[in-house]
Amino acid sequence: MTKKMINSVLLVIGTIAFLSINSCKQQPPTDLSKAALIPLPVSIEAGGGSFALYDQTKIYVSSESNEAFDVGIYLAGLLKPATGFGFKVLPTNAIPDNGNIFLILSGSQTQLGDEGYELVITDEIITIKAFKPAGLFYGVQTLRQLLPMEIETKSQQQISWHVATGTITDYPRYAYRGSMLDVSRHFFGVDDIKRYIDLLAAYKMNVLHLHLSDDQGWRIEIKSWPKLTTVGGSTAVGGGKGGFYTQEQYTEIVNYAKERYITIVPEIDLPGHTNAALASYAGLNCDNKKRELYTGTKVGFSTLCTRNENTYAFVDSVIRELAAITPGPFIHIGGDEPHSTEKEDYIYFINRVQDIVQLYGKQMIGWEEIVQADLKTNPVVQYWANEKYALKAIEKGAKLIMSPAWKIYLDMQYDSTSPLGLHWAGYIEVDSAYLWDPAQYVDGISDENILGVECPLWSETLLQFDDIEYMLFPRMPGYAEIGWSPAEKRNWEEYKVRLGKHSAWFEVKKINYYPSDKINWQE
Ligand code: IFG
Repeated sequence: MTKKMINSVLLVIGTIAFLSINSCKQQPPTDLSKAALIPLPVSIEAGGGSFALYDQTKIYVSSESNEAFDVGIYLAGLLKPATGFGFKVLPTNAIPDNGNIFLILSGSQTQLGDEGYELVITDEIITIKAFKPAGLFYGVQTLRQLLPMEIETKSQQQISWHVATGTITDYPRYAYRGSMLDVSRHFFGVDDIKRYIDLLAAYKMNVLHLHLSDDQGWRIEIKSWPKLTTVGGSTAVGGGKGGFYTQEQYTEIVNYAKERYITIVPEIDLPGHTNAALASYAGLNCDNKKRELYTGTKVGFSTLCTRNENTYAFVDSVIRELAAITPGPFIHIGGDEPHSTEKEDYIYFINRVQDIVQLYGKQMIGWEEIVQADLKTNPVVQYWANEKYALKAIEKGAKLIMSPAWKIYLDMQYDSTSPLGLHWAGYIEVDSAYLWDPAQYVDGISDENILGVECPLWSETLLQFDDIEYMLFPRMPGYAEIGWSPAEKRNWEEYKVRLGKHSAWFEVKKINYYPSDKINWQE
């Protein structure tokens, strides 16, 4: 064999090796039931084949509704950076050619409800069918998780973009699937809130409750009471820089959330947790003396002056201005830990506040303590610590948001070594965060009493967005599954394998997650 012949044989062997390595790495997925989807869909039927997006793939939308078309544009925005493909979005009344994506809004799909969808992938076309645009949006989130994780990168990747074929029919268990972020103890700016919204939307969560006021900071501009932010918003826990949202910035957050089918629920915590307001205006205090700004972490020491008419002029202005910039149906008025308010004064106050919220066309939400008042305006009660209050709420015909601190308070440490968080309600590792069901948690409370679930993240110990991500991940995806998936389909042993595969998504999104040793994280 001449040297030349040996070289050409080596070249052929090398090429075959290269192609086989690449092809096995790029083996297109063909078993849809093996996809690591979170939240777990209602039903998955594998088709056994695979479909590939390619540079000519277009997104067709069959509906006059701009909202449906906007979901097409949102999908294109998700897919373009990593693929480098054009993904033209086009209206259509006909079935598109092969190789395309087809979004169909259909008034006949009522069985899918307001947020359900049917995702059908054949080796010719991807179709997402829904009754309402939100369903199209959630079908897109599922499609996103079926693609290679590299789809989340912002730079073009030279890989093939296959998804397995099959049919997914899906819809949520609860209508209210939320998270709360406390922006009062420590303030987080608009860009942080937008990232929080993106992370929630990817797991089909549909509510962000912003805890906008507390003892340490007032975080939303109220034009008729400017000192609430110029004074009350000027600091934070630990005495650091405070901050607040102008009404324009709040509107920017609301609009960003709306495009991702997330409702903003603003909370103004009353009559307790009000030191920031009491430090801004002397007239809100019964002794007419302004309080000092507070930068500690105690709770229960503050109260508005509940028998003073000026207090109700204040509440009226705040609720009026907030309702005017809040398109969602709810205003949360807090009501928690009124340890410095006499019980009859608290009841009197809550009764008057709920009339004000109704006056401005919103439905009131309050922490569980509000059940002591007359719930005549059909408020929603958020259960967090005392099941007696939760049972009283359903006795009074109110719906519950389930936020039992022992299971779902995201500011609880994972374990005694966690560098962030508190542990007054115990430690919450990723397994115990998943191993419970809202309809089984309190005797006497079943799904008919429950509007949904919400994972609150209090920020006494959180300084930056990395800290938020550390507490959110990996527990929040599990809460999203509790809020969305059928209870009877949930199983920790099966879920933890799916969750382990999401570390690739966390990594590519550069999420600062806690690598719990309860999970076998995929490399
Ligand atoms: N309870 C207080 C919060 C916060 C929390 C921290 C509620 C409803 C303890 N109220 O939870 O302000 O301090 O875990």
